[in-house]
Amino acid sequence: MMQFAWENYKRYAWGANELRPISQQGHSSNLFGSLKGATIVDALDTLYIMEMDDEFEAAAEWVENNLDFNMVRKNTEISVFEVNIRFVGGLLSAYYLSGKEVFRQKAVELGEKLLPAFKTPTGIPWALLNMKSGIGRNWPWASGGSSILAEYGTLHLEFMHLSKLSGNPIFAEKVMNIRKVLKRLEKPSGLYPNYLNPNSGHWGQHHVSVGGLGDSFYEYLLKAWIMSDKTDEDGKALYYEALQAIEKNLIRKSGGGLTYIAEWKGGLLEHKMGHLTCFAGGMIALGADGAPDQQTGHHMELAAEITRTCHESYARTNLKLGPEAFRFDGGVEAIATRQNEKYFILRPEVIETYMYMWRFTHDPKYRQWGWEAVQALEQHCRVEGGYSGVRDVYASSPNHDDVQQSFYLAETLKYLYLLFSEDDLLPFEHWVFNTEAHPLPIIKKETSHQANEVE
Ligand code: DMJ
Repeated sequence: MMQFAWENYKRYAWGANELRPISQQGHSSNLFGSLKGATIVDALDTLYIMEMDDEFEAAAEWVENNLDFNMVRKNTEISVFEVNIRFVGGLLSAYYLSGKEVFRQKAVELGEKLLPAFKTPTGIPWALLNMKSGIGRNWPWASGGSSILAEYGTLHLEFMHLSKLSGNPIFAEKVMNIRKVLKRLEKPSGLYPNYLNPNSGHWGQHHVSVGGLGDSFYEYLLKAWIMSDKTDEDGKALYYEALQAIEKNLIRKSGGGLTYIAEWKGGLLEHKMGHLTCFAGGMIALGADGAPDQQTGHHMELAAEITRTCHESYARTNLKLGPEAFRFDGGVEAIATRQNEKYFILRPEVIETYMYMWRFTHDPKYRQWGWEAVQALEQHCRVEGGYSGVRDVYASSPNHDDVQQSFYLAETLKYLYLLFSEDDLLPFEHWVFNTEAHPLPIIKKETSHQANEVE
C-alpha cells in the first residue's frame, strides 16, 4: 500500500504537497502557504521503517536540494500547527532514525522561522504566520480572534527537541510559557475551552472537545511527561486532571451500551463524536499505566470501550470506513446523520488506536479490525493513481474526493504497519509518536554515571 501511494505521488505530483489520484496531478491546501513537498517530508520516516531504502534516499535528496524556507513567497501564510507537526516533526524523526545532519539543520531552520508566531502579549502563538514578514494572525472564524487549543497546545514535543538539537533554549522557553499561561487560568468545570485570546489571555467561547480543536493538546500533556523520561511532573498532573474532568463531563454511554466522548458547549452536551476523537482510545491506553489511585485497569477498560465504539462507527457503514463524525441522538448510535459529516479522508485515528490497543493487550481482535480497514481501503479508496478519500461512507459505491492526504502516508499506513509488526519496532520504551505519527526519542534523564562522564 505504501509503495502504491508513494509511486503514484512520485509519478504525478513529485515536489507538490499532495497528490490528486484521480486527476493525477499535484495538490496543495492553503495550510502550507508556499511550502512544498509535504508528502515527502511526512513520509520520510515511514519509508525508513518500511526499509524502502531507495525511496528514502530519493526523498532525502529532494529535501537537501529543494526544501528551502527562504524561497517562501511574500503573501502566503502557513498554519503554524500543521507545519510544526508535519514538517518539523517529519524532519526530526528522519534525523533521529537516519542520523543525517541535513534533517537536523532543516528542522532547526524551520523552527526558527516559526518563532515570530509567538510575538503576542501573552506568548500564546498565532495560528497563521507569514514566514516572510513574520506577521501572524488568527483564523477569522475562531471566536473573536482566538488561538486554538489543539494548535498552540501541539508544539511542545517538537520544540523540546529543537532546543535539545540546536542547543538554543528559546524553543523550550516558548512552549513552557504556554504551559504557564494555561496553568494560571481558571478552567470551567476543570475543562479547557478550545479558544483562547492571545492578546487578553482570556478564554473565548466555552466549547470543549477531545476531537477537532482540542484533541492533540491532551495528547501532548501525556506525551510531554513520557518523552521527558517521566520527569515532567506538571505535564503528568495536568493530563490526569484533564482526563478526570473529561470523564465526568463529556464521556457518556448510549442506550445500546456504547461509550462515547461528547462535545461540550457552555455546559450543554452535543452527543457527537468525531473520527478525530477516536485517537483518545490509544491515548488513554498509553496513559493507563501511570494513572493515579490504582486507576490503571479502569483506564484500560475505558480505552477498550472507546475503541469498540470507533470500530462500530466503521462497521455500521456500507463502505466499512468511518464517517467524519457520528452521533448518539435522534434514535441513532455511532452513525452520521448530517450529509456534511459522512465523508472519510483517509484519517488515521481509529487505526492508531487499534495499534496502541494491540500493543498493550495483544487481543487479536485489534488486528482483525485493522485488517477490515485494510480491505475497505483497498476496495474503496484505491484508484488508478493512488488512494483517495470518499464523500459518503453510507453510499453503495464510493464517490472519491480526489485527495491523497499526506497523513495517509505519515500515519495511517505507518500505524497499520506497526499493528502487524513485532512490538520491538519503535518500542514505546524508547519512542513517543508526535500527533502526525512521527517518532521522537524519549529524552533520557542523566544517570549519575552519565553525569560523571560529562563532567
Ligand atoms: C493529522 O494531521 C494529525 O493526526 C492531527 O493531529 C489531526 N489531523 C490529522 C489526521 O486526521
